[in-house]
Amino acid sequence: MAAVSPPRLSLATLDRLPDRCARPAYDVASTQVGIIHLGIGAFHRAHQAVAVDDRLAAGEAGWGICGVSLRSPDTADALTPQDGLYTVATRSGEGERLRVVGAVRRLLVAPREPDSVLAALTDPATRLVSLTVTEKGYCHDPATGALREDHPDILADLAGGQSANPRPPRSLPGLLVEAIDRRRRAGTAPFTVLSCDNLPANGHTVSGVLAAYARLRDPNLAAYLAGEVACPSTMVDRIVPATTEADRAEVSAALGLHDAWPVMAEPFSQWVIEDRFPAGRPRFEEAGAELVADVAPYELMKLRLLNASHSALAYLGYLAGFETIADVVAEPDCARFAAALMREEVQPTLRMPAGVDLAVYERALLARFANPALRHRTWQIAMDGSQKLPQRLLGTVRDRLAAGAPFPRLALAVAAWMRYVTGRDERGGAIDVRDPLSARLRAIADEAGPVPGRLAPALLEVREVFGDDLRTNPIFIAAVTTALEHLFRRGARQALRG
Ligand code: CS2
Repeated sequence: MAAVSPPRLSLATLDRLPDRCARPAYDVASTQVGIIHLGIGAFHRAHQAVAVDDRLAAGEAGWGICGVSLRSPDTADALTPQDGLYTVATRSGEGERLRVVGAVRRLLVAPREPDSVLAALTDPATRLVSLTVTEKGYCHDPATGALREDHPDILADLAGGQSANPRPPRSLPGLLVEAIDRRRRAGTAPFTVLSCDNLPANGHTVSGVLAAYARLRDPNLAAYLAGEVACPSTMVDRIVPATTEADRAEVSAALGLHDAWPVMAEPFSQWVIEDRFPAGRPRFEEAGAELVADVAPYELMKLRLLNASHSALAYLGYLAGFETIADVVAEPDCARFAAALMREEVQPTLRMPAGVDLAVYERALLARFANPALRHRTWQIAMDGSQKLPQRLLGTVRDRLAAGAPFPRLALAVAAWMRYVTGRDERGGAIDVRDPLSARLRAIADEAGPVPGRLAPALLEVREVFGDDLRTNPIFIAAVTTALEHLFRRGARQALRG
């Protein structure tokens, strides 16, 4: 007999959820949208949307989320039939907790319904526009943070705006600047732009690309933007691996209802927000967020400790044949490598406010990486390295160079990225390298061949990653070349042993 599939999770079936699953403690159907979130992926749904859900439950109505996908329709197509509801499965060695979140009230797909997206962005009820569009969504040069005026989407948006039949923008800067301009013309106060991406000074970065784009359109608009639009910075943190088919099946079985796209998360969650919201905000501090005057030290701490060791373990771990981060740090010598990277090479570059104990933070990170229930794949973290390396590894390298201090583990991590982007693993197998620069990186690697003394200097020429300083710094070149030689001679597993 064919298995009967369970009914779909939706407002109509909410009351069928088992007792063990938490659910929205407010009237979801009547919740109004006040936040537009651009880039509605798993991370947003497991992080900011949960805080919003808490505030909606506390009675702060009017802050529901309209989630927009800038590219793929997958999330909207999965969640719209279930009234925006989805499950957050919090997993650790101690078991699993399930919670259905109701904060996402509407879903849109920018390429499919650009006018609805612009209408939502220009609605006076929209007071906050938050973003998780990943590093490459900013259309900026990762090494300098400046808008890439030659980016194909930027060129297309500028041309599209000026043509006789204006085309709706498709880049993040194009879309936001168009919406801000329309609001200005309509006499509607601007929204606050809240970047929740893993970039240093993410508020400053987004305001920089918006200002640069606006200048290309109209100097008055650029001046308005500089004076009126707040872009506070944030540090966001929660490990949220991509949902697998097995996760979908397990969560749906536990619910007794089919959830087409639940999200998996670790128990830990942190959100540090610069408190600068002229258009108002939910009381995020009552949902666990830390509202501070200066986010910069927290951002650096998280990028340079968590994300840097994540990337180092991802490249080295992948090359050594490990599938997940938990598998890597289950090896004592790999865990020791990460601990030493953090303590000896990164920690001396950080200056934290009183009350933050970095040794405690680093120990907690190792415990989080070891979470046996998450299955966070090294391949997933290895994606988009050209966009991630600058803020995760290379800022620290610059500080170490300035201090005349050594950085062998950071150099090894950079070398592992170099070996990874050749597209060939240690056994000669193909690596599926996902990166906006993958074709170029591969061509450079093919031309240089598997010869560290040629490969390292050739890849260091990629200015978007290494800037003009590092690619010509003899100490850096020597450190990375030596590390790459070790990697080719001994293999990643041995290199991790130190
Ligand atoms: C990871 C991050 O995929 C990656 O590059 O390093 O997504 C990481 O899990 C989050 O930043 C944790 O907050």
